[in-house]
Amino acid sequence: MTFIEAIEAAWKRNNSLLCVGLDPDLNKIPAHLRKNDAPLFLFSKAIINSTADLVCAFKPQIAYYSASGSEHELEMIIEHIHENHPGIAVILDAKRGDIGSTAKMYAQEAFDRYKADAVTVNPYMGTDTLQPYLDREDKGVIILCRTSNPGAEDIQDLDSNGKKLYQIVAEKAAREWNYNGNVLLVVGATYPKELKEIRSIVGDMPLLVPGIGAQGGDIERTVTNGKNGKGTGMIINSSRGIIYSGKGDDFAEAARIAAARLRNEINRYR
Ligand code: OMP
Repeated sequence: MTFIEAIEAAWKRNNSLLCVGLDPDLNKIPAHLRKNDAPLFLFSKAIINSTADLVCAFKPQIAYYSASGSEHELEMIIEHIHENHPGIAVILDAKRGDIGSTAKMYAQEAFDRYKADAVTVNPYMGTDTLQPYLDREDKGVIILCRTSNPGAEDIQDLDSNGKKLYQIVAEKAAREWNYNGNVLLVVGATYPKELKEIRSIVGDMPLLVPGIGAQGGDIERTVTNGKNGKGTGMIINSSRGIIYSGKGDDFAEAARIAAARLRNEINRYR
């Protein structure tokens, strides 16, 4: 099964466009877990087990593991998802981008070392730098298009012959880079106008949409503007808004309640 087939199946099976972002910060996880040898793994595992039937994907952000030399815990987390929750795809958020020979190693890292089903990549360096990912037909290649952060406009909105840079990225993604049908775009929920515009450029292509929850994206406008003709087409991510819902021993149950609430609210507007 390809990444996109797995996502489509999970949208249906779990009736969910929600992706829980696994961004565990050692300073924010419950104190009792910090004493353990693998605190990030234990925290993430508990969140995963309590939310897996409510999501279409999990998205670990690599820096939250590598910053403290905890890559092994990231490997354990991804292995845990594949073994215990088959059919729920893992998006490795690494935002890679480098010359082709180095990109080949990054693709190997994401897909063969970590065994991620998809990876986020930066298109700034051009087509040849995306190719090592695009050639992996069964994997998802999630290309930054119009990001959720306040400074997204600094570069992504620059004019090039009457078009904005992010519009060109969306066009290239739909027409040039998607030769294996494995391309998705990142579009921030904090920019619903741009989301609508990008949806009209790329047809039914799935979009990864972060920015709900801690970054304040509006759920109704996000879903209304970003859904495709089938009422799907989006992997809507929330990280801090879910994983830090509870502070004590009940953190995983609190995450489940928050995830269920968000999934249901998203579904109201589909
Ligand atoms: P929360 O703001 O806590 O929900 O986290 C958002 C997650 O999505 C973080 O892991 C970010 O690195 C990631 N993200 C964005 O916030 N904005 C983007 O434009 C793109 C991403 C991403 O590629 O996932």
